[in-house]
Amino acid sequence: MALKDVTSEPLPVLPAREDESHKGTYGRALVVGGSRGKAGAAALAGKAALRSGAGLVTVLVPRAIQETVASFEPAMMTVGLGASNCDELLQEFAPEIKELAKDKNCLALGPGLGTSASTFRLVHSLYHHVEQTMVVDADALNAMAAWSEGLKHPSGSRILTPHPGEFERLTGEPCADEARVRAEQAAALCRRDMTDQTVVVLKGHHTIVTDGSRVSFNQTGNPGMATGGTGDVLTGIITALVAQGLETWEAARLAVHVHGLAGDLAAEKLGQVSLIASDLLNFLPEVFLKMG
Ligand code: NPW
Ligand code: AMP
Ligand code: MG
Repeated sequence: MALKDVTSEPLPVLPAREDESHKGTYGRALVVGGSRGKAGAAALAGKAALRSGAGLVTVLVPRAIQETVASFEPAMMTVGLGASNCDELLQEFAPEIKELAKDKNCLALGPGLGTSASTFRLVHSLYHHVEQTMVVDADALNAMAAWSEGLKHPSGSRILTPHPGEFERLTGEPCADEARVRAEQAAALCRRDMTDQTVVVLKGHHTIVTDGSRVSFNQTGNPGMATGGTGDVLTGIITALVAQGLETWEAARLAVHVHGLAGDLAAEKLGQVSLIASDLLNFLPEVFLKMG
């Protein structure tokens, strides 16, 4: 099937906020991630989700880093699992996480999660048993790379957000240099789970968004964004847009645009050299203001 290039088609928009609305109207997001040394990844995703309009954001992390994550942002709720010295989210926590996922509109899985075997089994369990739409990033993608049976039959819609290194781990093939070929590779990854409802966001300069039949090449962003944590911010933005009711394809396409534009505004004010991931959070309000 030929991929339809829709790059020049209008971007989706977030519905206007109604007077008669409340925080529940704008969705509940759950970020699952973090480990000792990578508390920031989970916090960046959570704060990005708040700055992108999600009504309620909870960040679920190992107990050992809960206070650290909570201290980054008072508007963000946190849940800590495990003993106070437990610094990874392990397979044994799957039932609690599934319970917490029940009333959420979207989950993000992976930022800073860690790479132990037990964490990998946790990802397997959540990917196959959580029905909510899930943004799968970072160490959750690394976990999936180890599955012998492949990515078949997730229990809900999935948005996979690999950078080229993660893409290669996941598929076993390096990303092609040529954009069109790269888009075909990303589309092939979409189709691997046999559901017709997976979206792939293959990150880089001109990030590719595809649902297996359509492709869009993002036109915002700059090399100042080549710095740790910017991908974690993108995960939070996508999660928030899904939580607010956008379809997965629309949410992914709008989020990569918003994320890149925040990077462009940040680079204009601060320069590409000094730009860091948390700057993107500070420029998100300007992006959403500009978009009306
Ligand atoms: P090389 O050798 O550099 O050329 P990893 P990660 C390769 C968390 N973080 N873009 C690259 O090749 C994340 O959420 C926490 C990027 C290298 O071999 C994850 O959970 C932070 N990489 C975890 O850390 C801030 C490319 O891929 C490998 C590439 C690990 O995530 C940082 C790097 O990828 C981070 O977000 C490309 N275009 N092309 C925090 N503050 O808490 C090739 N590669 O090993 O998955 O490492 O992305 O840092
Ligand atoms: P990650 O590697 O997961 O932290 O994601 C990095 C983020 O920064 C992705 O959204 C990339 O698209 C973006 N990014 C990195 N390098 C560039 C670049 N040279 N031009 C535009 N965006 C970039
Ligand atoms: Mg990343």
